[in-house]
Amino acid sequence: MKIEKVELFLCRLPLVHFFETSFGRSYDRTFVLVRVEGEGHEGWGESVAEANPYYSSETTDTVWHVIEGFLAPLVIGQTFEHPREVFPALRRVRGHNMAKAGLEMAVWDLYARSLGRPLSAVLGGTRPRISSGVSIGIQDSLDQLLEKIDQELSAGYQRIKIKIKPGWDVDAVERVRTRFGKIPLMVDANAAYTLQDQPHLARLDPYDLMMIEQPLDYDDVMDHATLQKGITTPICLDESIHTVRIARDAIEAKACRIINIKPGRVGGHRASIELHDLCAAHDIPVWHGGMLESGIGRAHNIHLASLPNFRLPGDIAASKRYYQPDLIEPAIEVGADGTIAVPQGPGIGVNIVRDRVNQATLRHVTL
Ligand code: NPG
Repeated sequence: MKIEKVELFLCRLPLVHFFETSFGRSYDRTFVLVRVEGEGHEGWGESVAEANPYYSSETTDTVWHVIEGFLAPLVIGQTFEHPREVFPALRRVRGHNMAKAGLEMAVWDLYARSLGRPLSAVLGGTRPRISSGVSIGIQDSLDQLLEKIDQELSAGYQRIKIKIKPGWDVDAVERVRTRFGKIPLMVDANAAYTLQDQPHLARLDPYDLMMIEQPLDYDDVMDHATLQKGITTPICLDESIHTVRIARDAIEAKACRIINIKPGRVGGHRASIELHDLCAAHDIPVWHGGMLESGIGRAHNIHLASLPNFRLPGDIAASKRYYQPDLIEPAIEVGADGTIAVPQGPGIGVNIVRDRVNQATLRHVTL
């Protein structure tokens, strides 16, 4: 499969509801879409970098710069037998996994479309439907948080994740447990604590949480290992797991009992499959994270989450929670049982509505 053309679109879409984490509040989402062409087919990818460097050091500007200047020249005019060859071909560029993932995932879509097969089949997926959970940001009040959870449980979602930060943690969990009882519940700190907070974080232990996600710093593995020894709530790592090698170290150090896989964070589908297999070999369950993707990134995530070790519900929810309308047709929907069907058409299996992409586009380049 020869890659003939790469296009980049810098897009911005308003969010249906604001989303607040320990980094701050967002009302819209800016992201880079990647379109590749080769041998009469197209493929689409979405880079999960944000306009700011708060979750990750990459931003939409660095993604643009790195794909345009360094990654696209490594693939344009090249022939790949299989998309698993793309990530190694980008090795000369260090880091920049979100840029690499946007491009690499577009090539997986192109390849699956060229075979006329759903992406999940090419990735090794085994499930026809995936389990869906929701991530609920920090709200203006605990009453509003409870109201949101009530809505999401009624919509059928299989687990609730709430964002926490110092001042919005134990009390929030206490209120949620009191109101909703033993629902599948987890918390995500986005690195808002330090090891000094261990006694405070141990106060979450009696609440039987599924896990606490990324309590400590984004590049820290060893402090998580120390913390995990001192608390009973399982730690799940997100930001810390940039590469399969770091995951191996974290598992070895017992820094986590669960891992969140986001293809954007690790460099795309190939690295995600390796990470998935590594975790399976160590009996570490994984789940699929979310980064407020448009339907294009969301569809990729659904296909990847159909692999067998995605044993826990992920942060992949219905399009209408994020964007109305989404960039794709049909929009991603969640059934009353809290599952999402893996699209069965070729590639990511959803139609990209070009008018909506064009409307959302702030900048475009063809390479
Ligand atoms: O439903 O897509 C979603 C959001 C899930 O909480 C979620 N994502 O820390 O994982 C995270 C958080 C996030 C969103 C991080 C956007 C960075 C950007």
